[in-house]
Amino acid sequence: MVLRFGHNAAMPQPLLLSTWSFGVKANAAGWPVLAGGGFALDAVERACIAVEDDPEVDSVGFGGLPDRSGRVSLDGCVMLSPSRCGSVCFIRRFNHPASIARRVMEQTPHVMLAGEGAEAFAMSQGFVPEELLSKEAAAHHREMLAAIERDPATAFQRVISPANREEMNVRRSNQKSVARDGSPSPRPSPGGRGSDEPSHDTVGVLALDQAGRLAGACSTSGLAMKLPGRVGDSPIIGHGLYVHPEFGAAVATGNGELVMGTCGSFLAVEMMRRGAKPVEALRECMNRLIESFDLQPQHQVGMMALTPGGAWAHMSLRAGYRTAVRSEGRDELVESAGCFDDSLRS
Ligand code: SD4
Repeated sequence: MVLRFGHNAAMPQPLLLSTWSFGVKANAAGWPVLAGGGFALDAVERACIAVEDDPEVDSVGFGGLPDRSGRVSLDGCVMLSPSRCGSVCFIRRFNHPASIARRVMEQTPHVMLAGEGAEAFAMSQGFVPEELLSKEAAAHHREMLAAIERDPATAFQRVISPANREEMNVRRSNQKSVARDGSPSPRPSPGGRGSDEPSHDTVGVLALDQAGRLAGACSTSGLAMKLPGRVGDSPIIGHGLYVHPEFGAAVATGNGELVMGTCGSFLAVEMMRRGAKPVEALRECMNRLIESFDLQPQHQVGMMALTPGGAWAHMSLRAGYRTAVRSEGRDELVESAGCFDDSLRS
């Protein structure tokens, strides 16, 4: 059976959700598409491009932190439905993996292209090759190599999701704020290299447009200091992203190896298909992670889920993950509670 877009009887208000603090910038780029009655897929693609093009963001597109060999490799995907999805991974010369993934979906019978083949395809589609390694990212790589040389036992500890810097900063700022004025949840501001709150991680975007169509996209440079050739969850359909037009969409960010062990995004949408609300679906995903892995302090996974009716939720293993939310009259960054932190307390 070929699934068609679900059009809701009562048309929902358009909504755009993007991961992390740079999601505010992503939403600013994608929102005009939705506000103008445009296609959810155009909105999520534009949102990704805005972050990919930002050299301050050290985990997506140009400026992303390189692998252990010193080369940046990018992964990305887009999805509308089980029969409409596209993905690329191990892209080392093109800055817009989500856009190339969209062309894979639209122009080929395939779902996923990797490495040289994906780059040759990008070239054939008119994408222009460019250097992805920024001076700052190269300097970071030299520092990491020196640190590993000093202490080889830490080689794999350094393959850490940059998410943790964001979450540590949020925790610190929460602590300060609680001590200063009793407020438990300060409103964080978008980060960037050089600011108090660096920007991080995969940009995952979910959109619901005025016609009731859902779309999702992911774009990432993956984990810093990963082994060359390593690919995480972000470009893998069902892991970093899954969209079903009738039942909902989900996206994951954080340590891809954890998400890949539990088919995180597919699981969330499958739970919604079986009647779970977004918050219940994500709780199940978090529980699977907690029961499946010996979670370490550096591990983090954040997820968002959205239904075709516009209900949404987000959740993370640890405090510090944020979702940027944009809808008519709303433009804010919302912090999620940490499930694993909760489970440790209870
Ligand atoms: C990965 N999930 O490559 C991506 C990157 C990310 O925190 O989201 N990092 O594993």
